[in-house]
Amino acid sequence: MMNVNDLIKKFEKPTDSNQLFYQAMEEVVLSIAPLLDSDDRYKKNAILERLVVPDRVIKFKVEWFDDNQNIQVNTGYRIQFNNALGPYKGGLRFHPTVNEGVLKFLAFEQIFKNSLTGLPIGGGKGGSDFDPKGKSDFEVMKFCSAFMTELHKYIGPRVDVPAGDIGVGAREIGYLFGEYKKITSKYDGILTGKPFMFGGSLMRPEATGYGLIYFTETMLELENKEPLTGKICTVSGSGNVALHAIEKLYHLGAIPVTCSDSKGTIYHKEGVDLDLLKDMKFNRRVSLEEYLEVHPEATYIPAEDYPADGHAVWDIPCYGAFPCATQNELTGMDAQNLIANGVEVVAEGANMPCTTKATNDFLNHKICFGPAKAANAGGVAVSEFEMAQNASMGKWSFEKVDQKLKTTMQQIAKRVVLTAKDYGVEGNYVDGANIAGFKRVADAMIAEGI
Ligand code: NDP
Ligand code: 2IT
Repeated sequence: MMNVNDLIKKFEKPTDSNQLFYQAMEEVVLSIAPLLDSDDRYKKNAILERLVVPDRVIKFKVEWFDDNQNIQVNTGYRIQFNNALGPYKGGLRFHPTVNEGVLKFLAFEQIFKNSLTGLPIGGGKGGSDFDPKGKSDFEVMKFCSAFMTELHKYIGPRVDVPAGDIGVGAREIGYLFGEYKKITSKYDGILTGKPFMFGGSLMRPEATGYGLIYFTETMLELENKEPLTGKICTVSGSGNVALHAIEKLYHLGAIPVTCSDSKGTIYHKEGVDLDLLKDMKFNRRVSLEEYLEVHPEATYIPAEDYPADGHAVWDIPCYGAFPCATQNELTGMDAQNLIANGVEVVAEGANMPCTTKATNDFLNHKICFGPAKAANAGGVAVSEFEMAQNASMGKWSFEKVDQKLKTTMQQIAKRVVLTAKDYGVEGNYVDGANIAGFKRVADAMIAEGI
């Protein structure tokens, strides 16, 4: 049976596109060493070797007409990684950087995140290298229809249920759902994050950002640290996760002073203008630079004006830092800046936004650190609530979903803390999340046989 180091060696030469998967896999494998040492069932059943290989990788061609009647060709993917705990579940990402390696890392992370929620959902992820930026509404619709022409063969309410991620929000989910219905004539809950009027759950748009802050509040309480109320916070990104994290920070009386997009960062000392940001990003889809037209007193820092291995958003003193844009967006240099400026808590809204170096720096400096697979699990948890509502043809109130989300995030934080303690890594939320997430999936795999 392979040991941890042999397994890592097996993947020693990660190719460019596999680099992210390797990073995610190495972290999990190193974290779970104490669990493997304490219970030989996992080695006997070759759980690790089996868990690092997806059940299936679906790759397909997507052809569509743009507004000039030119034919465009993209690649679509769905990675069904592991369904030991329930139907494959995870988002779709539409971004030019999407390739099989990116989705493999995201689907792998999703297995453990979904396990941590305690809900019956397996792990998957999909998407395309299609770039929705600068496309007309009609082009986005044409692309989504073409994408679903192929994807519909592989999904189902008890098979695989995709949702949103970068570049995929309610608009895209609506078009995808419409096409599925047209092809199959079925009004099935095959996607989550649907608009409320046709089966979406209340609070799904808010869920990841709100859940991130609920998780952070619980983590601070468990670590006997001061709550976020009245504290300066920095947030990166300005999409679904970032703006709803900012909203919840305001609800708690915190002061979120930043947000960012791929082109630059806004720093607004008095607190960012959330209504303006929502209009700019959710309705008009414009660059953050325009923020200065309404708030000339704020500062805009173009991405290219900052050293290449760091980011302006992490160079601003804060109590709490919340990376909510994309993977590896917070580097070792950024971590050093945050630590030097006195950060007390970092929680990941995006998937794997901190590099391995940054994560280790936070852990070594005893910064309260909430890893993505625990901290951002609120989105997929409410997706599962949407599946439950669809299955029973029911609708839950905003208050009910919010309460269940809050309880889920509190339970995840407590489970992570207890697990870390049980396996001798007290206070380490990275190891605690990896061990707790892994254990539930592994036990199910053993019980289900091969
Ligand atoms: P959105 O598409 O709504 O927003 C993405 C934000 O991140 C935008 O501000 C975007 O800027 C920025 N961004 C994306 N790629 C890059 C890049 N390469 N460099 C710099 N900035 C970038 O996506 P979400 O808010 O849904 O997702 C954000 C993160 O949260 C992702 O890591 C996603 O996997 C994760 N996540 C999302 C969940 C959800 O429910 N939506 C659930 C759990 C995690 P620009 O517009 O300029 O590209
Ligand atoms: O990364 C994630 O958890 C998501 N993009 C949400 C997945 C989902 O199925 O709601």
